[in-house]
Amino acid sequence: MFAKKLRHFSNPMKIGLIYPSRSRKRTYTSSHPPLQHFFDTNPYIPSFFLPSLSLLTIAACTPKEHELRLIDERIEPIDFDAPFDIVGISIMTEQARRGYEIAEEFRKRGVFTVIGGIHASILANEAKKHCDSVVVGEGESSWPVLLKDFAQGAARPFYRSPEPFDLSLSPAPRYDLVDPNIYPFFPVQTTRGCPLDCSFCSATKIYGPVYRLKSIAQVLAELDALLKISINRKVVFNDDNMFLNRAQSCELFRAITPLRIKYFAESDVSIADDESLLRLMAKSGCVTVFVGFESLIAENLNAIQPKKWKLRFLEKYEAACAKIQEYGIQVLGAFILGFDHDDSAVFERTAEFVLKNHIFGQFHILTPFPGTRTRDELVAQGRLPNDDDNWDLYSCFDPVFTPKYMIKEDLSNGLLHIYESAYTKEAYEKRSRHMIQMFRNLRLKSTGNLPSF
Ligand code: B12
Ligand code: SF4
Repeated sequence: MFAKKLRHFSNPMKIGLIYPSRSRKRTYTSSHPPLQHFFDTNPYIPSFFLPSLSLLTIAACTPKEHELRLIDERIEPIDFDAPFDIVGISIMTEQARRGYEIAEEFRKRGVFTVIGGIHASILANEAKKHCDSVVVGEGESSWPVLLKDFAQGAARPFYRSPEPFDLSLSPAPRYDLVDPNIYPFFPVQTTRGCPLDCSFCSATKIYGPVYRLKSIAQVLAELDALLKISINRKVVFNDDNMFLNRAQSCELFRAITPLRIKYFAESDVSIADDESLLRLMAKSGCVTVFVGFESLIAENLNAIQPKKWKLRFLEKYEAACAKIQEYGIQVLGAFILGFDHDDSAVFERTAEFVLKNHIFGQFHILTPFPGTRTRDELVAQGRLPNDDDNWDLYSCFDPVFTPKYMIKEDLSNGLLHIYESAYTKEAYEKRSRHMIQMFRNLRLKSTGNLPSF
């Protein structure tokens, strides 16, 4: 207690910002040993090892006079005896149990502990049991208030922004705090919010349905800060759905073209209908686009959105992959397995789609994250206990509930089967040859009479 009191008044304060990890591995995590082994050893799976943009953003909202340290547990062990006054911990659901453990360790030593992030925002009372303060929702405005309150010995148990944060006030993330030799990619976020309302998505529970955008000048300033330290100019745009405002997207791509970055972006499939957008994306350095296909089964798509928006595109999925690739942009399709209309044939069907269309795939098991309609429905149907909190299993690579037409083991084995089929040496080489052909065609177009690229 004595130590805690002393630290209340240390000025400047020593602040640790921590990204928890269940294991010190840079790959995905599954409790199914064969799948984990596959993730750890397969050289062909694309992986995105990024510093936490949540914490880089919180760091940027910390008044400059304080001493800050960013700790990414995936790459370094935590020194629980470090002389911090405050530690801030960011948690997604998968990280919750470990995040709570870390908070408790620091609390035992008299350090003031704060938890934020999507899981803590949705289950704030649960998080509060393990720490001193919980920051609910976007932290840009609450964090500086919390620090002030703490310095005066008057920190509150919960902080929450009264309304969605005005993104035009968001400071450039503190990229300077991370070692560019460790991270191959750097994250930038240009928008928040999504109106599409998928039943399994928890992102909108924190950001809301209204699409908010940073200005072009802001994004350029962030890229400028990032490029001061990035070695290979590789950027991941961490937006859930980057292209919902096409006019702004086009303007942004024109503005970033001279920067010569290589980037990865996330979108829904509708971008394939907009060739002028695809052209600008390719010219501005987009190498891969992550597309939320979700499922190849109409009944599943029918069930996930009240407005059936994704269902309308199902018939165009194959043509969409081809169209995006035509512009030299690779597709990484996101698929979810374990919906109510999936049976054990779904794994082969999904693997075939990915191989046939020369795309990469990210395959997740349907996971009932807190706050989602998926979770509410499963609880109402008696298929998931309301208080299920085995958060280590919420990795998207572990079954949490039993799907209608399979047993849990089918899901784990089926997922392994898809990964093993999609990420062989042969599949890798076939994909590469296909993309080389796409680039050749592009060059032909730009030199011949075909519409120019
Ligand atoms: C980019 C991204 C990734 C990237 C990078 C993650 C990273 N290292 O930063 C990659 C591809 C690696 C990834 C992986 C995963 N992801 Co992800 N990811 C995202 C995405 C699209 C953006 C996250 C982001 O950078 N946001 C920008 C920052 C600035 O915003 P923020 O995180 O919301 O932080 C704000 C507040 O939450 C708060 N805050 C956050 N932390 C803290 C801490 C403190 C102390 C304070 C005060 C405040 C605070 O303040 C911040 C500023 O306002 C989100 C969707 C989303 N909209 O959040 C999904 C999302 C977070 N991911 C999700 C999932 C499920 C996963 C995986 C489990 C999936 C998987 N198996 O592949 C893994 C888990 C990886 C892990 N444990 O590290 C889910 C999480 C659901 C949940 N309830 O947990 C989301 C919400 C997607 C969704 N639609 O459901 N992800
Ligand atoms: S499109 Fe993506 S961000 Fe939007 S609601 Fe669906 S899963 Fe969430």
